[in-house]
Amino acid sequence: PAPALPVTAAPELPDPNTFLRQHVREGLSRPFKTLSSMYFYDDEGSRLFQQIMALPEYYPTRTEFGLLTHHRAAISRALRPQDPAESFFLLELGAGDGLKTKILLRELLETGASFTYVPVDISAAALEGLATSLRAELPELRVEPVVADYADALRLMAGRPGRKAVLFLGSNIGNFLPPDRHRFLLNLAQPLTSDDRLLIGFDLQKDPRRIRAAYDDSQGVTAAFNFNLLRRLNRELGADFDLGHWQHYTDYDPLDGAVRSFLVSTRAQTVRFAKLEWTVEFRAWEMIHTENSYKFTEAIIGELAEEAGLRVADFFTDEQDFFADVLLRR
Ligand code: AVI
Repeated sequence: PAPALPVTAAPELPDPNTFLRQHVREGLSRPFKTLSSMYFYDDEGSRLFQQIMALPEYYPTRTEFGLLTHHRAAISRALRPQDPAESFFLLELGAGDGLKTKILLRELLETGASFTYVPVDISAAALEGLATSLRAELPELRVEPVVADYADALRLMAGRPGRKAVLFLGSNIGNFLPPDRHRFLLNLAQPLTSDDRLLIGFDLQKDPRRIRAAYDDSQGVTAAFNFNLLRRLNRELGADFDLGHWQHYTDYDPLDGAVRSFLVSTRAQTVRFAKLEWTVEFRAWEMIHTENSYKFTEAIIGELAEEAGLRVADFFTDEQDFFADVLLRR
């Protein structure tokens, strides 16, 4: 049987608020203020992201769901060891609600694969929801949820003997800046052996208007998701952001394939962070850059794989070429 994985993050982790405090001080002291989209995902942010995924304008989730459904047999075959008796870990980074993954989980179970599903997410609430739904829908599945960020998940993975198939779906890879993405892929590839598999979801470059609309929906859910970052700073750092004086703004730059999202201060204002004993000045129309969502081409994906010492073994896409789930291996 496969060795057991720990079910919680490493105990020596410092209070996550320490990182948030440092990050906010550093990011809001820059000439162009910035905050990382990593901090979107508290429980409220994860809930809003669930809503985003169901929006008519937000095509990535629906498209990836369709392509996983269509290619489920081939993808599952590519992920699992050939010998059905050989057990493996199916580790998923940023598992969220696992809706798309369930397509693969069902297929693997139906074809007699022997595996343990290890969903990793930074939202404990999202993971609890996932574990509950899996117990009800797939009671025979072995599940070992881990509350951790990507860095801890990578450490966890590196320290695990045994065969692994790693999932990183939903174009989460698009949220890294290029140098961070390179480092992340190197770290992800490093513990993989030639027996292991990696499946990464990439949102592909397409009609720029369609891309931009996905990040500026008509119901304002994406705006609420962006504003939640300010709400979070109000809650956790005692800040006094007045949301009446902020706007959500987003743009797509086809030159580098990046959607960039911002929070815009609609007037000159001072924000106080009570828990940091610190104040920040914003000019009228000054912005906080809060997110990058890169879009890819097949050629770029090939280069990224090569730079990480991996090769593209399979390229699964939908019929409109909107999205790709790419199977990588050593
Ligand atoms: C999680 N990530 C892949 C989403 C994206 O498309 O970049 C986050 C998101 N931000 C706004 N809408 C969705």
